Amino acid sequence: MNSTDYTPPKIWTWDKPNGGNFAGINRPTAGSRVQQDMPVGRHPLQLYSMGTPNGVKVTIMLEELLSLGHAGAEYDAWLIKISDGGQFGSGFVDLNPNSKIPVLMDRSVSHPIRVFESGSILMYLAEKFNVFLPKDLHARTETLNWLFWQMSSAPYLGGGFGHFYAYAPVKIEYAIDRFAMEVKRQLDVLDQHLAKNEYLAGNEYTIADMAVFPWYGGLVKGWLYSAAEFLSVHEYQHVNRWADTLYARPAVKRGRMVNQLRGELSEQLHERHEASDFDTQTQDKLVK
Ligand SMILES: N[C@@H](CCC(=O)N[C@@H](CS)C(=O)NCC(=O)O)C(=O)O
Repeated sequence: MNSTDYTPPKIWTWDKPNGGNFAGINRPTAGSRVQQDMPVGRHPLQLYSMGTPNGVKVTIMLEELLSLGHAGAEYDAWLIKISDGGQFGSGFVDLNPNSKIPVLMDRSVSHPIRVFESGSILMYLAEKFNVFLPKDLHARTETLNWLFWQMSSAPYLGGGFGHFYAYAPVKIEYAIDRFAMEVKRQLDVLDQHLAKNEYLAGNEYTIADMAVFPWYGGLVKGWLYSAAEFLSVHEYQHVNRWADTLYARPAVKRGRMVNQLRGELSEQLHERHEASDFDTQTQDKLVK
């Protein structure tokens, strides 16, 4: 494939995977592809996820809730391997017709509630446990401003920059330039804001921080797309300061390990069913 010799046909049709990462599982249609029931553990909350930035937002929140003593936030975290197509099983699609991790099932209520979209899950948990979403109208609105900012901005970072810089089968200068510019602009938005605020919503740690950290915190920490040098992330000193503050939190460290398939083996807990899994985590316990 050459980026300069393509003329779009009159009508687009899909006939074959295009060679990029994940091309083998991408199709232009929705719905389940195989019959597959979802496992259910013994805890009130069942999470079906993977340790990507969108998945990690939720496990950080659950670990923060547990660290505050909310026993109702006990959860089973089941690993959905998206590169193997686990999101297209019939049981998963029943929980999220959009076939994306993360998905949460709240089985503590008489009619279990499905929650999909990571921002919706964070809001659901914050409202259920009455924490990490301030009551004061100003602070609450500011939290939601940044939460929704993250939901709409990160696709430029992941689907745009990350895809064309790290995953696409060809390096297209135009696409990489366009999305690198936008991601640097987003980092500057955060940097200017965090120069004046300890956390995103002001002086309180909220679900907005939990949503933004795995993406933009991960980027400045060098966890995403091996792009730290390319994007000169050291320039964003206030984002770095904020990311270090968050990563010093034990719940954030634990949340980052759950359903994680990347990085050091000692930082991967493929499934989490008990709090003690973090202590007893060994290579033998990793789900293959
Ligand atoms: N807006 C969604 C995005 C979820 C999403 O894109 N999940 C990715 C992993 S980070 C996924 O499941 N991809 C599988 C696929 O596209 O088939 C959210 O925040 O929950």
